[in-house]
Parts: sequence; structure tokens; C-alpha cells
Amino acid sequence: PLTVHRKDYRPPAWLVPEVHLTFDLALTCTCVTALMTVRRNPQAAREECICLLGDGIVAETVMVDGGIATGWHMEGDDLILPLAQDDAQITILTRLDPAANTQLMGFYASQGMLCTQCEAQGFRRISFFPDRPDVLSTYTVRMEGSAAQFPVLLSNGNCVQSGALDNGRHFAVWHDPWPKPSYLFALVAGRLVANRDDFTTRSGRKVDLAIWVRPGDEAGTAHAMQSLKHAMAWDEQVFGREYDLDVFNIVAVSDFNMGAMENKGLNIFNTRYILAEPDTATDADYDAIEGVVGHEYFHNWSGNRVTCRDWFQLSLKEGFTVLRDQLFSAAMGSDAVKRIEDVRILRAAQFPEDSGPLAHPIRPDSYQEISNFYTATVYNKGAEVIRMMRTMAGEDAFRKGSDLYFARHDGEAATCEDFISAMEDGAGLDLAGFRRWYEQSGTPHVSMTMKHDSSTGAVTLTFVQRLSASGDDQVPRPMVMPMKIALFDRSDSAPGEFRAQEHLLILDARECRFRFDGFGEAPMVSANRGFSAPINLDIAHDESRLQFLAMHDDDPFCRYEALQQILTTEVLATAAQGADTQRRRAITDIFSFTLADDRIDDLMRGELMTLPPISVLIETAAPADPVALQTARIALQAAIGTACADQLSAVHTRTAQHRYSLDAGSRGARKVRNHALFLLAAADGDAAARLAQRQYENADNMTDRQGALVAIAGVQTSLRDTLLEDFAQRYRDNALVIDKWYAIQAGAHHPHVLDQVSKLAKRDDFSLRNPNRVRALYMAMAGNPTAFHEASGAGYEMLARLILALDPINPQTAARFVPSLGRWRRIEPARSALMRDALKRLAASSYLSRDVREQVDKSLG
Ligand code: BAL
Ligand code: ZN
Repeated sequence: PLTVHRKDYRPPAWLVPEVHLTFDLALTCTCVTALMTVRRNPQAAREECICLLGDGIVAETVMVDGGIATGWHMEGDDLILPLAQDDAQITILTRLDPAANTQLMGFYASQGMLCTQCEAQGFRRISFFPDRPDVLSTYTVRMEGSAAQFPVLLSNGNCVQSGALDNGRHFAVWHDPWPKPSYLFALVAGRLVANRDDFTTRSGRKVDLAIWVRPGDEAGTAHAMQSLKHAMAWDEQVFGREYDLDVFNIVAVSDFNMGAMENKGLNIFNTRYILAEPDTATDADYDAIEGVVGHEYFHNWSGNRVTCRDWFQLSLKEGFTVLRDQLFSAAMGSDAVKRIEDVRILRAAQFPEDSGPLAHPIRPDSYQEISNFYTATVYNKGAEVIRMMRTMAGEDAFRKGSDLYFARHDGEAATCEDFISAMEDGAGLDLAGFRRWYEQSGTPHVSMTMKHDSSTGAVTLTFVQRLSASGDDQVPRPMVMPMKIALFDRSDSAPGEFRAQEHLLILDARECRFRFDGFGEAPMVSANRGFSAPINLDIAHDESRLQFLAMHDDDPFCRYEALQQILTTEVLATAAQGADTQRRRAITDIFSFTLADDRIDDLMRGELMTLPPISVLIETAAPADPVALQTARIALQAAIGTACADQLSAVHTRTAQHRYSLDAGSRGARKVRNHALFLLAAADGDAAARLAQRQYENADNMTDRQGALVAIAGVQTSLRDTLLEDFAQRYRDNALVIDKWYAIQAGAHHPHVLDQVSKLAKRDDFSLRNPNRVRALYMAMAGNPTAFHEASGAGYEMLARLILALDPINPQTAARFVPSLGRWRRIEPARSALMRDALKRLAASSYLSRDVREQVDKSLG
């Protein structure tokens, strides 16, 4: 397969200032006429032909300036058309079968409606086009079709004309005045209903808002609408960004590869990030909706008004927009808890990617299939890198940098380098050494040691980076990073009150040393506060320091982190040589202290009741026995559940009194109630099963009901089947909730879990054509050590079979499952060999898509 390299970028030979598209809509045969005004690019080398990219489409007619074109030919999927002149009007007619488009890229049908997904390279599945993000055009789109079948016709921008036609047909014309790349084109046609509202921007523009869903789903759109309005106001206040069209439409679609898509003025969403009602959506679902609605809206500036020059720059829009959505969610809820959640995701998803065969810099240097680079590295590490700039600059200077970036590059296709330069000029930062974060993959390792001189009261902190070379750069250079620290002087603190001044240190050399004076006793160091740098920080082992910080650190992230480190050490020790009685006692003391600590709210308390995710444990233990780690993790939960049983039961009872609402107190109550139940269930399955049953039956919301079902799904009891069956019946008409039902069973710690996954895959309501359902079942299985790492290798085989079956249907989604097998280097030798065998069998398959091929080859390599 062809590898595309960042260094090979050339400006486009031809520009396309204007596009007129006409869609004659039908489910199995839609006719597309594309009229493009093309112009030679004076900035590029002259080319005698224009290359119009295609993917699996056929040109029925090709015209130039009104006459039938001759002399064009196909090169693979692409149409090569000779053009002697500097300007031309090209017309191309293609015919599409959206009902047969199972890849869900380009133009496809979903439950009777028609919709598009063009990022990254889907437009070329609709029409032949210079389908690259640095070709910006204004679009006018005319749609016509059956008024009964497609009563709603939407595209980007504003609707400028609509009306009835003969034979029960109708039409609409939409015009988007903002030049955009083809990946932001969108069209939706179908039987949809809208939740409508409006928003007035700070300069007085009234924007009509609509969230379009299938009839019957309207009630589930209120939270998404509220999130949208909050996002619009927040972006004005915090980033000075205002909306720029008179309408903003969102459409929810059931069959969707991604979470959502930021098409200009017409965002298309996976239903799971729009629909929420108390009975069907958990608090986490509500949070995710707020975050994703914000994310897509924020792209209107960071992505649409300023777009990417090429796909190597993906993190320019994604990293920045993830940071923007993280800051937005933090502002709407708990800053502390949001930061902890974001770091947990980074560690659970991105750190393993960065230490494995698919590691890449946030700005990759090459790819075979760009869809494979919509990764936690580009998104989440990308956000961390920009967050570090913000930490080093301070909020006000960072805002000046972002204002300069938007002002300089509005209407352009920019690069990561443009962003960095704007930050240097606008925020007054010197980012020369910092650029390395864009060039090098891998999570940096930093170790910190402290020296205390009791005669002078001086404390010296020494940070040493373990350096590695990467890519073309053979000379290891240190990363530059902000390191927030505080030194707690125990002798200086009132009982229960530990506060210390926070210092921002910049690490910019292999070894950095900092001196602080005035400490009679050796202080407790709280380092990397707020996770100011996305690194692995080793601090000389000192459990009493961690135990102190786990109870008293005033930085919520560091308090959580200290406890996670203690818990991780104990799980790893238990898996290797058995529990450490002394550490166990310290842990249960900390839990007991945490459960009674009235300085924190329940949302934070819930974080402190959470054990490290299994993927983090595997990553830390590597080479890991995942099943032993899972068993040890449950054993530690059981020990905590036993030692703190009375307090946990009291928490469960106290929180049952809360009335359902979305406020922090009520959400916090549900969070600690579920965590209390999980710990109690690990300790005494039968007793907790009865508690779970009561919680399930009394639930007036999905957080409580799902929590109870998750708890009971891991217990061997007849109540398990009763509640699972009740859940399936109760929610049989709600696909998103049935997805949860699939995931809970596939993710359960249960001896027959693989058999259950096989049975679930044979159900009538399971389909490889629906990515949400496939992910619900198989991502949960792949994340469950009991299933995936079953000693015979049956879990690996099951995943490999899924990949082969799904690949011809939906390669993009199929490729997403390969990295689970690619983690073989982090797993103990016997299982590691079985994982590699499964990959080898995939590699030997006679048909693999480019998507899966790239991931399999790299995973083996
Ligand atoms: N641009 C693809 C979906 C997203 O990141 O918003
Ligand atoms: Zn995005």
C-alpha cells in the first residue's frame, strides 16, 4: 500500500473557488451533478491535467465549459482531465447507491434517511474532486426528491430556496457563504423532526438552532440543546469566538462511525451523543453529550474557519478543540473531577498507544490510511500539548496567542507550525524546544529526587529526563514541559489544613535542579500538580508520602494520583506475590478517611473510590498477566469492601434519599452510591446482589439502574439473569440502551463471558452494519481481561474473526479493533504469542482493506 509522507506536501495545482452540487435523491440510486469552477493556482507548479480524486465511483458524463470532455482517463480510482486553459467549468455526473454503502463514508442511507460523512476522504466517494483540505470552495447545493420520503432537506449554510415540484417531489437549495474544504460538506434528507430554539450572539445575530431526530426522539434532545447554547455563550466569553451563520443544525443518526462531525452549519451526530432522558441515559452520558456538542460547535472556529493544510496537521484542529471542550466541560461542572477524568482517559487509552507499535507523534510523518490516525494521540495528547502552552503562558497570554492565531489564519488551511508561531508571537512564549512534542512519539519519563539539608533548611529537587531519539532526529533532546509543584511543610500546618504555595517550574534540560529554602523538616512534595505535563513521573519510593498526599493534598488531581499509585502498587504486588497486609491496612484507612471527609464533595469522593483501570495496570505491570491483575484488582476491592462495609452501606443508604436531578449534589450521590455498591459486591456477592436488586427496582434513572446491573453482572446469582432479562424487555425499543445491555454482559467478570458474547452476536438485533452495536459488544469484550485474555487464546481468535467479518462491510470500524491485539508486547509470553498468532492469521488473509492492513502490519512489525 502507498505511504503518504508529510514532507511530500505540495500546494494544489488547481483551486476550486466555487462548487454547485445537484442531488436527485433516492435510496438506491441518487444522481449527483457537480459543477466546479476551477482555476490554476498561481502558487503551485503548472500541471497540464487536473487530478480529480475518486473512490469507487464512475463518471457518467464529464464536461468542460459546457461541452463533452475528451481526453480524460482514469488512474486507479482518480479521474485525470487535461486542461490547457487557466480557468474552466467542469461538470461531472455520478450515480450512487447510498443503501449499499455499508462503509458509512461518503453518501449513505441509515434507517430510511440519507446522510453524508466526508472527513477525512469521503467526498471522493460522492463526486470526483480535489478532495484535500487545502482546497476551499463556496458550496451551493440543490436537493430534490420525494416529499413523502424526504420531507426534510438540509445542507451547509442557509436555505435560500425551496418548493414543491410535480409528482409529489420537492426541492431545496442551500448556500454556504464560507469557503470550506470538501470534508466539511454535508447533506441530510429524511423524515425528521426538530427541537428548535435560538441564540443571539453578542453582536446581535439571531441564530436559529435545530436538533433533528427521528419522530419520537424529540424528548431526548433537551440536554443537547442546552449544551449547545452553553457552548455558544462560553466560546464568546472565553475565546472571543462568535457564530457566523443564521442557522445551526444538528442531525442525529443511528449508524455512524465516529462520535459526531463538525460539518459547517450542519453537524451530524451519532445518536448516542444527542439523545438523553433520565430513564435512558447515565450521568456519564449526559456529560459526554455536553462535551461532544461543545466539541463539534467549537470546531466552527478551530477547524472550519481555520482548517488544516493537510491531514498530518489533524491535531491542529483536534488537539486544540479537545482542549476547548475539556475547558468548557470543566467550566460547566467540576473542574477538579473533569481534570481527573481527562487524565484517566489519557492514561488508559493514549499511554498504551504511545508505548506500542502504533505510536506516532501528535503530528504524524506518514500514513497509509488517514482514518487510522483519529487517535487518542492526535486528539488527547494533542490537547495536553496545547494545555502545556496555556500553563506556561497563563490564561490571559494564551488567549492573546489564540486570538492572533484566529486573526492570522481566518479563512486559511493552516499548519501546526502556524499555531505554534502564533502562540510564540501572541502569548510571548519561546517554543523552540517545545516543538519536539510535535515531532516525537512516546510518553516521556522523568524521575524526581528530593534532598533536604536540615542544617540550612534547603530543599533541592532534581528532575532527570530519560531521553530517546526518534525519526530522523538521532540526537536525543529533552522535552520542554511545565512542572507544577508544592512543598507541604508538615510542622507548619494547622491540623487537617495543608496548604502550600504552588510553583511553576519549567523543565528544559535533561537534568534540572531547583532549590527552595526555609524547611526545618523535609517537606512532602506534591509534583506534576493538575497533571501539568503528560508524562510518567517516577518519584523515589516513599509510601508514607503518598499516604499523606492521598488524604491531604489540596490539588485534587494529586490527591487522586497519590491514591492511584498506592492502589496500583498493591494490585501489582498481589498479582505477583500476594497481598501486603500493611499496605492493605493503609489503603482501607485511606478509604475510611475519604468516605468521612467533609472537605470534598461526592463527585470527588467517587473519583477517590475508583480503582485504577485495568489497561493502566497492564501498562504499568508490563509484561502483564491481565487475568492475574484483574483477579488482584477484584481482591483489593473485596478487601476494601469488607473493611469499610459499614461506612459503604451507610453511604449507600444516605445517597438513596437524594431526588433525581442533574445538579452536582444529586449526581455525586449517584456516583458514590454505585461505587459503594461495586466495593460491597466484590466483598459479599450475595448480600450485594440483594442490595443491587433493590437499587435496580427503585431506580428512577439510568445511572442507578445501570450501576445495579453492572454490579450484579459480576456476581454468580440467579438474580443476575432475572435483572438482565428485565432490562432487555424494559428497553427493547431503545437501541442506545440495548447497546449498554450488550456491553455490560461482554464486560462482566463472569466465567462464561466468551460464550455469552458468542450468543449475543447471534441475536436478531445484532448487526455488523451498526457500529454502535458492534462496538458495544466487542470493545467491551476486548477491554475485559476475563474474556479477551482467556488463557486458551479464544478471546483473541474471536476478535480476529470479528475483524475479518467486519472488514469488507466497514473497514474504518474494523481497523479500530486491531490495536487491542497489537498490545502483545506488553503481555506475558504465553498470551503474547497467541496474540501475535491471531495477528499473523489476519496478515495472511487474502482480503484486507487498506485500513486493517496498515494496522495489522504495524502491529506485527
Ligand atoms: N472531525 C471528526 C470528528 C471530531 O473530532 O469532531
Ligand atoms: Zn474534533
